[in-house]
Amino acid sequence: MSDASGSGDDFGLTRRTLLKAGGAGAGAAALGGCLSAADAPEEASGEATTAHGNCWQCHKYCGMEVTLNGDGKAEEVHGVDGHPRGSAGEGTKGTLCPKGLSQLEKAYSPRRIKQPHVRKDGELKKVGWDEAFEYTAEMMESFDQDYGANKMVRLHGFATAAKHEACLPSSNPFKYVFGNLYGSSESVPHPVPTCFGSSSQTYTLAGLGGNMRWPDFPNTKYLLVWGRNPLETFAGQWEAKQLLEAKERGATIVTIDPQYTETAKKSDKWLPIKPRTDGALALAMGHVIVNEGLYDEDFVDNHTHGFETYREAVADKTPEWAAEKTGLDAEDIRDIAVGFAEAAPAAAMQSWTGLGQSPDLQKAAQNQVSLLGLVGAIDRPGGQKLWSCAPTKDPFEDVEGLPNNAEGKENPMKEYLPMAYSSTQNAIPTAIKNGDVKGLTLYYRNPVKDGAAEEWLEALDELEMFITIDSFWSSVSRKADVVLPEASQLEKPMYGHGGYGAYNTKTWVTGSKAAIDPQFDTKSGWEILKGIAEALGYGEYFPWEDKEEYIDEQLSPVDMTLDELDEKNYELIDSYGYEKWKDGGFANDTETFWFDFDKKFDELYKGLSEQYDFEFDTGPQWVPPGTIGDELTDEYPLELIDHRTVYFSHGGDQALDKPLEQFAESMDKEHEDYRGNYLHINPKDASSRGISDGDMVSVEGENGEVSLMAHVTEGIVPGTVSMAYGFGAASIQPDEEGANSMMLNTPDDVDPINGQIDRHLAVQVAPAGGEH
Ligand SMILES: Nc1nc2c(c(=O)[nH]1)N[C@H]1C(S)=C(S)[C@@H](COP(=O)(O)OP(=O)(O)OC[C@H]3O[C@@H](n4cnc5c(=O)[nH]c(N)nc54)[C@H](O)[C@@H]3O)O[C@H]1N2
Ligand SMILES: Nc1nc2c(c(=O)[nH]1)N[C@H]1C(S)=C(S)[C@@H](COP(=O)(O)OP(=O)(O)OC[C@H]3O[C@@H](n4cnc5c(=O)[nH]c(N)nc54)[C@H](O)[C@@H]3O)O[C@H]1N2
Ligand code: SF4
Ligand SMILES: [Mo]
Repeated sequence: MSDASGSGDDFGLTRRTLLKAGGAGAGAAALGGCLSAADAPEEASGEATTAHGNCWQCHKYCGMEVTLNGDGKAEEVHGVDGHPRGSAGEGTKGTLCPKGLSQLEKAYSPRRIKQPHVRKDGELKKVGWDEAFEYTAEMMESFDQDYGANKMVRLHGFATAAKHEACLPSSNPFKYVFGNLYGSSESVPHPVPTCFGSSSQTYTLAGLGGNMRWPDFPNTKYLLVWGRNPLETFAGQWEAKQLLEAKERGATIVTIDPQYTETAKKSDKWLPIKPRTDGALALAMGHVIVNEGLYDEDFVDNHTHGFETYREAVADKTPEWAAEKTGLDAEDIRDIAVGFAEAAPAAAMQSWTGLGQSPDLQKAAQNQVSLLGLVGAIDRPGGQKLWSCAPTKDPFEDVEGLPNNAEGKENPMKEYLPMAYSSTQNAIPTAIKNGDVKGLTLYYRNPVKDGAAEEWLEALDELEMFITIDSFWSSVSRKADVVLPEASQLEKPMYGHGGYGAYNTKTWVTGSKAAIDPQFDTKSGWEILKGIAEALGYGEYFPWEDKEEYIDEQLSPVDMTLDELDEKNYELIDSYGYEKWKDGGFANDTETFWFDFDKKFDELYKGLSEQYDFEFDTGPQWVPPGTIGDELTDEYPLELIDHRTVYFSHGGDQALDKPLEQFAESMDKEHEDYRGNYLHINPKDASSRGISDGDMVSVEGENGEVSLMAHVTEGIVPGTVSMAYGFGAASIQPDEEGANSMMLNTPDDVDPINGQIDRHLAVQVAPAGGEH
């Protein structure tokens, strides 16, 4: 670590502003950063310089080197070598993915929301920030008087810090401003109920939690990529790189997925499983491992709970039994069971949303995670890793007299909660319709693409107060009363503190100062929240001058400042080892891995059994598709799922031309006058319906119909169709082109225990009338 010398602080000029502005421009840039690149003269007047940044396109902080021209305009972005998220580790090259590269377009995009807007006489009108903050505060105050602040629901992307979430941001100003200060009681966090609630619940109860996503790559010998596509959905560049390195080193990679994903293409084996039948596969693998005595007796005897229940559950689940349910080969099932167990403890899994977005998969995820306990591949070299984070501080914790005005307030969603969790997103539209929720604040979030889309669109019109902090226009932001435009990550200081990443035994921090000034008339989210707090009269509880000062406080436990951290962009902090579970490192708050949830979910499963006329156990169990979720019928015989691509982060960048173009090219359809998403459909299902590649098709479910372009491919199992999400109605795609599959999902399509939105829907597909 270096000290802050050379930072030029004496004159209020930081090293960055001096570097950035160069010679004559320095004064202008230092004076509050008024000279934004957008209104800079066309010809660069100074020398090119570089700055650091942290990519936030998919919220993983990959390190960036930003090349600025003489006017401070960002012209190129590159990776940072050795970066914990952007490289494979020490001495390796740092890179950025297509989303990361597209942030140059994002920063200067004419589709950005360029200045604050507030609703006057029914119309959104451009205003300055002072007026926007005042208007927002007055609206919030009168809402509080009329209905009570707790009638407002707040939704924020990526801001919870649960133990099983492996070190998400340590501090959440959004929660403090709208919760503690304003007094709204409800927020709907990640990962339950929009991301992978059905499996997150079981992974956490068993003891792994979010750690099911990232193995100890450098040492692994056998990897089951199970309902995940990490070569496109990598959580940072490090992950794809270490996965490919493991393969080169000779590790066996098996992908279990109804789609022939980019990861499946690079795997030793692809098991094209029928969706929602993973529970059968996992039980049969357990059957083989137990019968052949391949499990870790010492781990099972000394560090687990409920093994007898498990043994009984798998006793009759032969590979042949599972083959019939899953559409897989019994021999393949036997092979991967033996391969996995023999490689253990250097055997691991990568799983995320594939088993996380259907109530029928909740038990499948329990059966799946049980395999790790069975072979003892938990936090041992090459197994499933329990990650550690560098120490960090939540600056709000030291704010004197910080009130909690949300305390004791009634949760407006209390009538709509799932059985075991304190929130559910799909019920919000109903709560709005019933008058139980009257206000909504969104920050970097679009709930309309997540579920119950039609109901959401109607409900948004009925709100008494709707605030959004966003960067692009959409039919969602256009419905808001206040639209506060956020600056993108190149335009603001960033800070992250670790967990999973390229360094499997080292904690780290990463951070950067703003590379360019906020474009147009935008502000960082942090500044927007400070502005709202001040306008509400709570400025004293937001005492930091700027975000850099705030980050300095977050960094104080590792004895660094942002100035210092910015020099290299990241720093390794402490070392740690394996077998953290010996000290209670499990996510279930015990020192034991749980096969059986008998002590926690007895009553719940009893209630569920009555509701669904199915005998739910607390132990591992086979739950057939359609038990809680949609059943396939003659009318709706196809199962609709969805997926991500490497070009988009959720619904966050479909407003940008380059990713839309690259996506069309990847589908070999750039020549078409169409920039929506594509329905992946097997040739068998397509030809029996008279559908050819490139045709427009309609997808109909019980609740409606959407249309998009067909992509006919052997890369999806017959009987299943899938599309990338983030398109169509309510998306930021400039023409709302493509389909929003969640128009087919209703408020009731959720996991009854945790509220996770069900994204396995029964549909029919037909040619859409007319050519596109
Ligand atoms: N159909 C379907 N829906 C899903 C999923 C799925 O698998 N299928 N997965 C779910 C999962 S796993 C998750 S984690 C959630 C994530 O979902 P969200 O947390 O909602 O994230 P995004 O979709 O990226 O948010 C999109 C919004 O962010 C805005 N935005 C873009 N850039 C910025 C910026 O710099 N600042 C601000 N303030 N706003 C910006 C966009 O304009 C848009 O309005 O989605 C869930 N939704
Ligand atoms: N490029 C990109 N990367 C991202 C994101 C992004 O939006 N874009 N989002 C980030 C976030 S928040 C998340 S939650 C993760 C999600 O990461 P992933 O879970 O890897 O997301 P998907 O690409 O949707 O992959 C899920 C896979 O599950 C398969 N699947 C669906 N149903 C079943 C089933 O019943 N059984 C099995 N075995 N497989 C099934 C699908 O075919 C798909 O290939 O990605 C993260 N990384
Ligand atoms: S993986 Fe790509 S989009 Fe995500 S943070 Fe890294 S460079 Fe950015
Ligand atoms: Mo997610």
